[in-house]
Amino acid sequence: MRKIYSLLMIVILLMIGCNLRNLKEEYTSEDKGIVVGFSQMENNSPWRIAETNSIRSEAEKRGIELIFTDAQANVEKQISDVQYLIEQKVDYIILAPKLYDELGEALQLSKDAGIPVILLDRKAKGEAGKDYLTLIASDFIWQSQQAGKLLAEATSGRANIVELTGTVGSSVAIERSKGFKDIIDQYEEMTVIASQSADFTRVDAKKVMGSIIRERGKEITAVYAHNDEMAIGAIIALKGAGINPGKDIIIVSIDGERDALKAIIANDLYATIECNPFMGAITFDVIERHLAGEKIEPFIIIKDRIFTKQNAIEHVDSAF
Ligand code: GZL
Repeated sequence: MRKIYSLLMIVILLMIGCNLRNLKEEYTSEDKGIVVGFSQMENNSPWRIAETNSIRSEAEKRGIELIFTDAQANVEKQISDVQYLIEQKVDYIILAPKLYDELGEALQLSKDAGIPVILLDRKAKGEAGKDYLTLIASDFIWQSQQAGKLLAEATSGRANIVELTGTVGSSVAIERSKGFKDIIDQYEEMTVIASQSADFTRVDAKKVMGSIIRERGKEITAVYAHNDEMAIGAIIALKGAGINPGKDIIIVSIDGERDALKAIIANDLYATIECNPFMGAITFDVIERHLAGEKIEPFIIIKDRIFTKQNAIEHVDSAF
C-alpha cells in the first residue's frame, strides 16, 4: 500500500512540474501580446531606411505589435513622439536618438512612466541599467580609427584632410571625430585643414565641400566623411570642380551603403567602414530575454566589416 502511495506522489509531482514548464513557455510566448514603440529620428537616408525596415520586419516576423514614429529630423518632435508612445502604454520603447543631451529628456519621461527603453545606434544622456535598458550600436571609435589607419595607408602618412562631420551634438559624430584623431595625431604630416558639419546628408556635403574647395582648393589631398552620404556629396562637388577623386584626393568614409561600394569600384572612394544598420533581430532578442527575466548587458556592440577595392564587388549587391 505504502509503495502505491509513493508511486502516486511521484506521478503527481511529475505532472505539476510539466505544467509549470508549459506555463513558463506559455508566459514567454505571451510576450507576443506586448506592444513595442519605435521612435526613429528620421527616415531620410539609405542607412536610416535600412534600420527602420530591419526593426519593422523583425516585429512582423515575431508577431509583435509595433507603433512607429518618425521625428523627421526634428528633436522636439522626437521628444513628443516618445510622449505619444508613453500615452499608448507601450511595453517597451526602442529609441534612435538624434542628439545626445536633448534626448535625455525622453529617457526621463519613459523612466517616470516605468517603460524600459532600448537605445538604438546612438547614445542619449543617461545611464544604462538606470535610465535605459541597454545601447545597441556599432563601435564608432573603432570605425573612425580604421578610417584613420586606411587614410594613413593610402597617403603614406602625408595628407591635408577635409573632415565632413555628422550631426552636431550626436554621440556618433563626437566619437567618429575622436577615433579618427587618435590615429592621425600619430602622423606629423597628417593634418585636418578644415572640419565642418554636413549633418550626415549628401546635399549639405555637396554644398560644404564646394565652399571648402573654393577656399582651400589645391591644398586638399584627402577627405574623411563621417558617413557615405556625405562622402558621395563630396565626390559630386570635387568632380564639379574638375578635381579627380581617387587620384588627386583620397576619400574614406563610414556606413557601407551600396552607392559607396559602387564609388569604391569606380575608384572614387578608397574605403568605407561598415556601420551595420540591421539591428532588428538583436533588438527583439533583447526584449524577449528581458521578458524572460534575464539581466541585459549595458552595451551590445554591433560588429562591422571594412570594404575596400579588394572586396567591394563581392558585397555591393547585398549592401543597403
Ligand atoms: C550610426 C548612425 C549614423 C549613420 C549615418 O549608428 O547613427 O546616422 O552612420 C546616420 O548614416 O545618419
